[in-house]
Amino acid sequence: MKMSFRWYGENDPVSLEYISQIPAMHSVVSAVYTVPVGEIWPMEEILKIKEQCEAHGLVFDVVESVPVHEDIKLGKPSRDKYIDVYNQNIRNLSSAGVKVICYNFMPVFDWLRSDLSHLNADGSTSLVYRDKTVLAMDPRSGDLSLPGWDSSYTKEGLGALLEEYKNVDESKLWDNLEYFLKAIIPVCEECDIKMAIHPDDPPWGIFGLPRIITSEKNLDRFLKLVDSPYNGLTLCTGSLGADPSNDITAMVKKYSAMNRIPFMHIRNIKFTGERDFDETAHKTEYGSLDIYGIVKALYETGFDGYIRPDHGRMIWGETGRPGYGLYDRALGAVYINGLWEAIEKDRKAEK
Ligand code: DNO
Repeated sequence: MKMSFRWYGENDPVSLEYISQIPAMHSVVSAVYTVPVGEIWPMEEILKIKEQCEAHGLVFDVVESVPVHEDIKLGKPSRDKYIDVYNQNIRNLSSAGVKVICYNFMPVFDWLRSDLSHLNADGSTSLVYRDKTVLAMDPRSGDLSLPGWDSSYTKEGLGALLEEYKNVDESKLWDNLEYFLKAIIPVCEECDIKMAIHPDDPPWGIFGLPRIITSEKNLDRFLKLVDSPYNGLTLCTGSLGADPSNDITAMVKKYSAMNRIPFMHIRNIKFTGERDFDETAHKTEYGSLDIYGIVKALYETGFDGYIRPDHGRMIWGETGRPGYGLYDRALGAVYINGLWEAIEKDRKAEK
């Protein structure tokens, strides 16, 4: 297992120096943020991140994300051009030593929350999701809490895009995903880069847009589209876990044993109602997911991929990018490392 931490580049208030001070930190998860979706990432930008990380004793070997152009998700004729660019980005990243690329296939919006700084009783703040609040919003209004959505769409552009998706139902989206994978996985095999699809967050369709990376049944289907270890998952416990019918511990055990999880996002959430949840501290007792069970499942299946502590609360007065402060994520990393050591020592003592 290699512990990793997301870094948003030079504008991230969390510096690489601070990241390097987190005990047992190995890898940096980052991306080139200056290039619009669908364009080639310049080699010098990629190498700059690599050198910045190395200067702090860290390795830049995971990218999150290389975004997929909407034309690929929509299956438009122009997709081939964007797929060529995607393949060039895979080659460039591989030549800089990147081993895993995280991406998602969610139409238009990335992850969604109803509130990015919900005040908890102890004075910390968390990201929370209330389905009714989100559905009451007009996606065209710009009121949505879209922490992950870095888009240059105008209101009109967004309206037109939503209109185009009226022709894309789940089954079309599956076809378009298959087309994309069949074109990129051979390049990944050549370059030794593992693709790791991020599940949809939340894992259900929203605003009439289809979402398909949502459940065990659909993950099984996804892995069969191209049955290669290079076609893998970012198993995000909090995203899939938002649907209580997903048994996260069992899913981790199953897909890790199949060697199809290059990248784990570990965080806890607490259900507060149907399709409502709060993001909590990582420790099992605070949420609805069994973080101990998840780490144990990884250990027992010989997991040797990357783990990153996913979102944290904002604590100790920290301000910055919601979910991506230093303190609570660092506590998450240390907690996961503690679980890992305890499980490992137990198992070795039993032998
Ligand atoms: C949220 C993140 C997502 C993720 C993308 C992957 O914190 O996990 O925004 O980076 O969905 O493409």
